[in-house]
Amino acid sequence: MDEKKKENSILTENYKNNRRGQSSISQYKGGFQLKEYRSDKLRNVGIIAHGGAGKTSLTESLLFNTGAITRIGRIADGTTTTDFEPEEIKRKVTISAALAPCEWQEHKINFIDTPGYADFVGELKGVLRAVDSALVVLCAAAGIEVETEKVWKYAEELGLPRMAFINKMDRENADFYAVVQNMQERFGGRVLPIALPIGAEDTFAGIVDLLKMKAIVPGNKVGSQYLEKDIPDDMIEVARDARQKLIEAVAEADDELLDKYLEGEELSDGEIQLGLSKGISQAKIFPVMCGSAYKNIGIQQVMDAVVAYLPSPENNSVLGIHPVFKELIERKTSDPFSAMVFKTTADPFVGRLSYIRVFSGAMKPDSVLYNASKEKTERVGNLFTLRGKHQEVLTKIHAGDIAVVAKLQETGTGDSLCEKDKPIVFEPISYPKPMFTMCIEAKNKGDEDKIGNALQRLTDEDPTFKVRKNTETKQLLISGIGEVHTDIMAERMKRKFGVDVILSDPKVPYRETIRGSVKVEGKHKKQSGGHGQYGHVWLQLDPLPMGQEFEFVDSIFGGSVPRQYIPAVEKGVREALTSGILGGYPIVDIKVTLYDGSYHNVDSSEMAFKIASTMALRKGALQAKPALLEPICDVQINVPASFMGDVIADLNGKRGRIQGMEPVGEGQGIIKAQVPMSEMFKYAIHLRSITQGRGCFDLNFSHYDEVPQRIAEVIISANKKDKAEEH
Ligand SMILES: Nc1nc2c(ncn2[C@@H]2O[C@H](COP(=O)(O)OP(=O)(O)OP(=O)(O)O)[C@@H](O)[C@H]2O)c(=O)[nH]1
Ligand SMILES: [Mg+2]
Repeated sequence: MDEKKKENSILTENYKNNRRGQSSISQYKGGFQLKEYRSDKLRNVGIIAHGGAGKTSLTESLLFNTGAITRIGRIADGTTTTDFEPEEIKRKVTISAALAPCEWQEHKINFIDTPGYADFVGELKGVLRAVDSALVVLCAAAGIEVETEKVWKYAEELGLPRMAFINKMDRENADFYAVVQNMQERFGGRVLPIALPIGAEDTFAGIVDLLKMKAIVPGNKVGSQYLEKDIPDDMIEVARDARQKLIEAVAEADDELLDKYLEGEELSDGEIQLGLSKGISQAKIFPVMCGSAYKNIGIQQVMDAVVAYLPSPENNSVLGIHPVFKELIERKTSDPFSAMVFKTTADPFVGRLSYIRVFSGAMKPDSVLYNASKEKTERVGNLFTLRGKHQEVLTKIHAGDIAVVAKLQETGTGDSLCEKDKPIVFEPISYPKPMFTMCIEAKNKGDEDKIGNALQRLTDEDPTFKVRKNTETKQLLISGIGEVHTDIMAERMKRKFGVDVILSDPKVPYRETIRGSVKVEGKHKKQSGGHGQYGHVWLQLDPLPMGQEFEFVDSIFGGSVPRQYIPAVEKGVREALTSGILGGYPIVDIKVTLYDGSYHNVDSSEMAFKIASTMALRKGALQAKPALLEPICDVQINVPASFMGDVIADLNGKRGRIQGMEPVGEGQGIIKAQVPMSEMFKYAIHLRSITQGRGCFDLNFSHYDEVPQRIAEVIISANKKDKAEEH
């Protein structure tokens, strides 16, 4: 099949699927087509923020003003390009990161709209590894919010250049200057406006561009060109002051410019631009712009600034490891092909879609790649990009660009791709551990098999989503970052894979043990005509130290229980241990000694001894001071110092034992505690509400411990009630 036909056949396939309303991607039908772009003509910009700051709306405006789309979609109408998933439209929040490529001044800008809600931080983490800079959006009324600080920090950790856009200037209580001041206090003095708002709230009319020293206001019609006008008289002074501060900072970014500046010479516009882009690229200056995504004001300056000041990937170099020799390798754009998968989606029809950031070399359709992380060869068919859900085929992409490919067999998110004889593995993406756990079951009998497959595909998509089976409670458990996350996974299972599921609280894997020693008899005797049954044992039950599980001792002398029946005795005991007498939980930390018994020449059998032993054990366990055990977790909580008191009080209420506290970093503290697992399933939500989202925690199973009597009684009676209802 020649190239064109192949492209067409994939497109037609996708288009057909889309008509059926099943596939999540569709053929590109916009008016403008992307071309081939060299590395220096590329920009990869992650749009990041606290939830609801206006990232998706800003992305929409940017796409519109660059001509990539012809109408501005609205969040309220569910018509934006990048919030296209049904779960996103329903909730009016972004859940998945989405590509939004467009062209401006002959440059291709790959904007990536990310979710702001904390549950979907995994998406953001992947994106930050694929971009060269970040556009941080803030709400002009709310200012710095919890996730603003977090996303700023994530970008900082990766050394990403950042620009800020103070959005919603048209909103009530919009206060540009207050937000800037707040940012300077939190993020340092190098946060500097390159634009000032003209008016605010209802009267917000445009911006003053501090580089052009012009007012930029929208044209008369929505979507018409922006107009350049003179700065309003009452703003000339503030604009001059702000420009002066900017120039000072710019001069400091470059020695030559600094000399010139200190000698009292004026810097030319070209020099200011040069210094500014240098300062921004080195993450030393963070320019601030403003506008309204909703009213489409101040957007063009963002596009101009992205092209003028944000770095292209051209001079990038990335470090990786040789998978065999383990030596450090540096890859520049001109080096052999290397790339990383930063996101994967599972489309029920097209299959797996892998989002790839190319670090070095070029990538062509119909090629063979090597996955150095998995040591597997992969075939690539078409290369395309997505704008929201619309796909556009690409013929070749250069180092620094982003592409999507379908149907890679072995490759998952975070994997490194390269040439087989020039292998390199990049550092994996760091994801938070999922801490919120729910039990998942199929709503309809017979769907159990489908669940497994659907969950497998969903874990493929989302590295912060995990599935495991608890062998003790026999429950299938899913874990995510928070409740919304697991709810959305359940919705996706239905939409993408047609499986209806129910989520419920997981059962705690309680256990039982004994605290005393007893001697107990078990006799199973039936002699009602014909071949009877006869088994008779004497067992001694003793508690074992914690964690020793089970020990069986045969101390029969003189053959009171014949040799051949002893394995059956042990089997009977083991069977009885699987379901204890308090709540049917496994009995552990117990030593069972078989020390006496009797047999019948004709009627004794393995079965009879097994039954007798089970009976003996159950009876004995009741007499040997049975106790309920619960799993205890080691918890480590990282919170701002001001929340430590509240967090500790809450842990005390959860029967937690505080083991220590220590300060870490500025104003942060770590609390170490041991807390029963039963209290921790929903801790992700509790901690978020106690600390306004500023805390995080890690949790690991530590050991089993006895449940206090009063609580044990409640658990046992609730368990009995549940069992009665089940029958
Ligand atoms: N008044 C006003 N409202 C805006 C503006 N930009 C966005 N909004 C509204 O703010 C709400 C949130 O906007 P989104 O674009 O979804 O924000 P987001 O940052 O993408 O949110 P998440 O993806 O959920 O993190 C929507 O109702 C928008 O219509 C703006 O400039 N002015
Ligand atoms: Mg959004």
